[in-house]
Amino acid sequence: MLHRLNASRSGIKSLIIRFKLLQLVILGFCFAVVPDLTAQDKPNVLFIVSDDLNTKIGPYMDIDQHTPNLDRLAASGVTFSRAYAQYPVCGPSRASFMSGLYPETNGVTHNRVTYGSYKVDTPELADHPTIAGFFRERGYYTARVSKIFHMGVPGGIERGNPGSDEPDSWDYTYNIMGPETLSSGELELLSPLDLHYGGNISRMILPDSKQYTQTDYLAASQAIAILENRSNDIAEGATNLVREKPDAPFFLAVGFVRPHVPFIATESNYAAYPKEEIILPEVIVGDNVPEQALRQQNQNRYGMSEEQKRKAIRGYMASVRFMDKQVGRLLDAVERLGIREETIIIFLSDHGFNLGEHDTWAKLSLWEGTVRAPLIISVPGSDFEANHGTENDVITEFIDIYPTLTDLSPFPDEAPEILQGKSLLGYLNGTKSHNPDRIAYSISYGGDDATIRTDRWRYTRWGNEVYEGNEELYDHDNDPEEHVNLADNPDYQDILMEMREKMNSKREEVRNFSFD
Ligand SMILES: [Ca+2]
Repeated sequence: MLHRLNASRSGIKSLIIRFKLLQLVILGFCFAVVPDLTAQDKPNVLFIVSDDLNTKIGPYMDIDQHTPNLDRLAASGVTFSRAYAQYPVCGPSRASFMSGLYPETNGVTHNRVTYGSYKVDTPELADHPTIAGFFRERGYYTARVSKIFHMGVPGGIERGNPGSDEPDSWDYTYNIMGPETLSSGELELLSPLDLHYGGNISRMILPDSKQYTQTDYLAASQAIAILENRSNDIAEGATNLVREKPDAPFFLAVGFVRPHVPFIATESNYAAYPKEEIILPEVIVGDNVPEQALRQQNQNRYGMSEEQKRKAIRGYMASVRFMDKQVGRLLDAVERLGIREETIIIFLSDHGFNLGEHDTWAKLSLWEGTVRAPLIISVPGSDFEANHGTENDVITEFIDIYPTLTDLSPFPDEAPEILQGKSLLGYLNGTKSHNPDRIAYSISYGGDDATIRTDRWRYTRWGNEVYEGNEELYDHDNDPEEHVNLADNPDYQDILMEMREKMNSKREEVRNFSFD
């Protein structure tokens, strides 16, 4: 009896051992597919993208209380003062930084709406994840609110269209049906020569009581609901009770559409900038600027009077202030929910925006005002705190964001090999000093028109080949406003040759890139 019991016990024991082994195999399999993402060292990512925001803001200029919330973010991160978009237009710039690839490599060299983005334009990249997709594939919960890839603003976003979104990136998406020009105020057209819906310069001043109707206010509210959901701090009776991937950290991308035209903001944001105090940039155009560079000139494109220019700048500034407040609401929520210490926050704009420099307006140009844009990266933790509140002037490209985030992720060795940017991790934790050899490459008007920014020089060429009068060369040590084109100056021919060579080799690299 005892023997039989023992035999039976030993049978049960062996069954239990076999079951445990099976469990281990299953668990092992699970671990291989979905990593354990509950540990503290798996930070959340809050990725905030503004639209058409130039660097005339607090962290870049000494403008008191202009963007108090971006100032606050900058105080807990590194502000990259010379960060460049790869294309000064929404669609291609966004597809570029989300894929970590230059526009000529990923095929998005246009501003058309293509649902699926570069994965559709370049089928060889169908399996290449966006930066959000990279985190999603490794178990993160990923969500997008409003415009991250290209969306028509206005003209698209009012309908809640997903635009050129790349759907594999996200567990959850939310398109804001922003009222834009349908907002209940009076729209004033400021650019009599440009009536294009989405391109014309116009403004609207709304009562403060209407702020809740606005695209960016609604986007921040939705993003806060997601932050609450991920932090298990859900209001009683709320509808965001279901929590997918309950233990996973998050990658939350939030797009704000201001200060993109139309300049719609509430009156308290306008009140900060009395019209008579608006300073118009002096209209300075160099003698030998190629005519292709001047397509965005006021008299060619917009036809604004001085009064209309003042109103445009005031509307832009008010829109910046309104957007900054929405950034503040996100920062408040992250702090209130107690997740600041485990959340990396990135803020950027898709590209800059001229407000009269070189007599040009808006985007597309290839001067500093359009290709340079804000980039602030805030990483909590003792490795990074020493550099919080600092500015770094190393030349950076927006395609550097992807490898920076993979380096900061729990999976630094898994970054896709085809990424074309370089990680900024060393500039965030202070292990790297200035590197004068970095360059930024940006294109416009489809790709043949391009510019290279080095530590000291900007070289721009309008067209694939060099011909008489299609080049620009600026010395940023002596001419930071880019007013003196040195391309024809005999004293600078060596530099010109060097810059041509740099551009040619960059073009060769990005246009003939091998995906293998
Ligand atoms: Ca834009």
